[in-house]
Amino acid sequence: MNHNEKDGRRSGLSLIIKVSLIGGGFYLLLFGICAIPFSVAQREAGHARPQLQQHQQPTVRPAPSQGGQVDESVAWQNNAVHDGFDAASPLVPPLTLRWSRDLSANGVTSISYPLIAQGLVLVTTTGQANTFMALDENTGATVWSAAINGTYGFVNAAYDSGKVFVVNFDGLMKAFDAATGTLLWSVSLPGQYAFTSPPTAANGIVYEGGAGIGGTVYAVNETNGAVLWTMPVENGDHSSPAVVAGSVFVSYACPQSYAFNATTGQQLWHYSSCCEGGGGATPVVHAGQVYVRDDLCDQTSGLVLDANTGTVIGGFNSDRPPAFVGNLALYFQSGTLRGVENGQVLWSFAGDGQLTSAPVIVNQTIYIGSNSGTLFGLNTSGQQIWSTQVGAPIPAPDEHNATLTTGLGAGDGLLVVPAGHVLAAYGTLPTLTGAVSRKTHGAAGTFDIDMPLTGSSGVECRSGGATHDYSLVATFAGNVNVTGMPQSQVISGMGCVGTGGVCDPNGTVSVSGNIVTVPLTNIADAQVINVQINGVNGAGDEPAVNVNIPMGILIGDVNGNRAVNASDVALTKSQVGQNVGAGNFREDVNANGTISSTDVAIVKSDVGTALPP
Ligand SMILES: [Ca+2]
Ligand SMILES: [Ca+2]
Repeated sequence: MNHNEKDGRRSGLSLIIKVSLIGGGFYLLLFGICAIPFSVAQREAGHARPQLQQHQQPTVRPAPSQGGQVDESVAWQNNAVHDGFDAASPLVPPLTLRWSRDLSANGVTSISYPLIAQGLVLVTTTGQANTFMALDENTGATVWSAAINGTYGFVNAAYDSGKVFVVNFDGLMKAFDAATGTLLWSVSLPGQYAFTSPPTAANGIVYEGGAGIGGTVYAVNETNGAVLWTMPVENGDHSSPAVVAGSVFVSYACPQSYAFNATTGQQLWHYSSCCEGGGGATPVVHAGQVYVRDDLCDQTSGLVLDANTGTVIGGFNSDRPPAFVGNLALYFQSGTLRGVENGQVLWSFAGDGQLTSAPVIVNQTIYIGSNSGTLFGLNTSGQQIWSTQVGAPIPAPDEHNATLTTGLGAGDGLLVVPAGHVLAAYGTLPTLTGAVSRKTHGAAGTFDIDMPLTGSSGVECRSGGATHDYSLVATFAGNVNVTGMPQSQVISGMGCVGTGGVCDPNGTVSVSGNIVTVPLTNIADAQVINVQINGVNGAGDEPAVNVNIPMGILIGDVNGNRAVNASDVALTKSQVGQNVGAGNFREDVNANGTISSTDVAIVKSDVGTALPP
């Protein structure tokens, strides 16, 4: 069932601020027009509630700091502080599509923000079928799935330490073993009946907000589902708790914002605004400050609060949770992303005019999606450095209605993008980081000659024996497979892949982790060849690339200046009888482990040869 069709009641939450004169003072009451009955009920009940707790003195504790430095996505906006920043990712654009799942055949219309950890991408879906799915991050294949039950048929999810936690609208929280999908426990959160808040899990505790009669923040033991503490709040909708440095921060409409001791639930502060009511937006904690939105009482749509005291420091305008990289704040308002530092707007980016998603920062690149289906990558100066078409509109996160929350996520070297019924994962192609020509010099050891990938080629000055054999060793940034046929080939120059004078039509290489070794034979002297490794990828189902490695061969050019002359003869003579080591192995031209008159004779015989510049 489509929840929007079956429930027009919460199709949009229009807010009216009404001024009432009660007891000689002005109070702003919030009412939702066309909002769901629970919101009305909670507001009516909330209005009748006793006074809020007095502000409590904050306890001294470490200043909140940035989220974890693990390349994982564990909550909405990637981490438990919701700052959208994955500093631990190695990703650098251009990104390449690793896999894409079109779930429309399964009746899926919306896909949540991804959790990415331990080789899995975990998402919840809604549409005709409502499912919590764990996908293989290398292939996108479903590893396990669980049906979603409950009112409106959606859940939001969080990850911590091998477990995933989901909460449905009715407050049924479940924990699954992330690897297997085994249900570990479930608990009905008591006292409320409307749960729209994406949970946050950290340090053994799952945090969740619930609404209904007023609002409640819950802390649940990740191990057994026991409710550790609850605290009353105004009013518990939508906003995902932010957790850092022993504190949990929540913020609801107006805003009504709170900090609690994460372990005990003790209220540390409460910022009370001019109104209260249904709704709320996820707070972001960055550099000791809490960024809260849904401000209906000030000139800006957001406030910056001191994380230790709840004191107002300033304001900001952002329709989405702000994201942060270092001192740069990313605010998204009215379709434009702005980079702000020290209150100054440094740049703005409107993309194709249809930007929608909350921004995330992966490594040092900002990603934001568009309703056109375009995913943009920007540098921290706001310049577009990459874009791709995901294949379906990238939706805005819905922080107002009873539905799943969507957004981008980064982890395990991937950027995962939910776009309507499409889930796409982007990574980088295998990167060749270097290559060497390797020979073993008898008992003296193995020595490498660098083969630069750009600029002038390296110069292999050692002879290849009777069949002119060499060994080219390529190093990649990560583990690779070589899937091409032939696996490798000499695409220019005289020689072939093979050994002992026998060319191998399959171009067989040996692969060990991130190292690929290409055996070469019949390699003529005094030339630069080009060796190509075909079909290199990070996993069997990923896009592959061919890589090319230039290799210069000039036997006897012991000083590597691309010509063999008297200088090379003199240099070799000077090393005769010396132990072969890293400083003189080039003079062991026949690579037998000693430098002798034989090597001098080889160099002499090659005088007059040269490589092209
Ligand atoms: Ca030379
Ligand atoms: Ca020698």
